[in-house]
Amino acid sequence: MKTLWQNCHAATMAQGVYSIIEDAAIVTQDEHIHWIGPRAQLPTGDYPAVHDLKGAWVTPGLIDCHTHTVFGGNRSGEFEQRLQGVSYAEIAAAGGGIASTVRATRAASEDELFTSAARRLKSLMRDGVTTVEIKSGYGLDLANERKMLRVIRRLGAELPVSVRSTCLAAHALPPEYAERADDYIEHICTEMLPALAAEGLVDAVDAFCEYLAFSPAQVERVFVTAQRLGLPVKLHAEQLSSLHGSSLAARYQALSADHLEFMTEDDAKAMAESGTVAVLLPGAFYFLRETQLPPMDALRKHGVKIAVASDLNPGTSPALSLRLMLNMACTCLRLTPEEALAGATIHAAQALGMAQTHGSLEAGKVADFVAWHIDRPADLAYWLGGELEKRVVRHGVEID
Ligand code: DI6
Ligand code: FE
Repeated sequence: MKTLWQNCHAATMAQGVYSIIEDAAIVTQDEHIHWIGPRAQLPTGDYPAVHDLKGAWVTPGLIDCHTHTVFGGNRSGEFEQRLQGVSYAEIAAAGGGIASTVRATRAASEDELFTSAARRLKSLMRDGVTTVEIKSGYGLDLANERKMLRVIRRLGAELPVSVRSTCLAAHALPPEYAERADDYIEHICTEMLPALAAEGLVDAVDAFCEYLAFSPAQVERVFVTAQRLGLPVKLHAEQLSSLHGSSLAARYQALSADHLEFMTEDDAKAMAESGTVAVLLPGAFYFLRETQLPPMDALRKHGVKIAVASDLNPGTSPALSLRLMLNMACTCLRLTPEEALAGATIHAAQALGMAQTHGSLEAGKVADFVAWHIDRPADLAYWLGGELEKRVVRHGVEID
């Protein structure tokens, strides 16, 4: 059935720019966009359902392409301790930090993880998010990574949002493998990834390349395994130091390299050549009070596509609003509002390997869009959180 949506303006985000259509009309057929253009050029025909969008601005549904939404417990207690003067090292020595989230995640049941993650995911969805990527990485053994990935799949099945699952078993060293990082990587490559992939739980494979996590050589072994399993790769790279993980990611045609504060111009060139998206995570930049900016000029000069995501996680970015991240991308990282919006739509889709079907308003793509009651598209990066009046359409159907 065809449905007409009209009395609106559209920022289609085709080619990564606003590509504005004033007084637009959108025709959806089932779950796809059948036609979009100026209302004056609307093909004549029978439209059994017509929606008056009352002058709203329509954008693609927002896409949060890097989150760790599923985890047990939270670390607001550590946040409080740190602000009372306890150092990060002292907290870690007392078993805090990422290790505490691993313990809480292992202790939680699938239902408990689902309930807490669904609450956070609904918060992201209140910002018009229609697609989200969620990583494992707090289980760090086969049973607990499987548990997280099953919760991720269940979130996509039970909530009106498209969910991509990423296996981040190479996130941190589990306590069972203390001082034996190479053995853990071997376990990931020979046991965990093959089993989880065979169960259909994995859409992509990620790793944390950092001096306090895994070396480029260890990451490369994970990438080789992913490639053998036919899975695309992504990488947490250059967040705290420059190990050229982003160049390594580019060599493996990674969908994205994420964080990137310490990347070099050569890394940017390599990413541009391989079409690897630069995912910027302003929430972590802000929460860690980072001062090293990702090299925006080099990224722009070499034409690297830039995405913006929440990195929603309990340790470094407890961010429940993607629109707030758009603002922070502008205020902290100096993106323009147009770049920021491209970063949460078409470039985020590319970072998930979904740009053929998602991320812009174009005929043939999936009909995921938001009709915002705002004055101009820049409003999406301007307001600091809060809730904007809007209507959200996913797969051609309005959701509330
Ligand atoms: N980079 C980060 O900042 C987080 N993970 C990652 O790969 C930290 C996650 C945590 O502290 O729980
Ligand atoms: Fe992350």
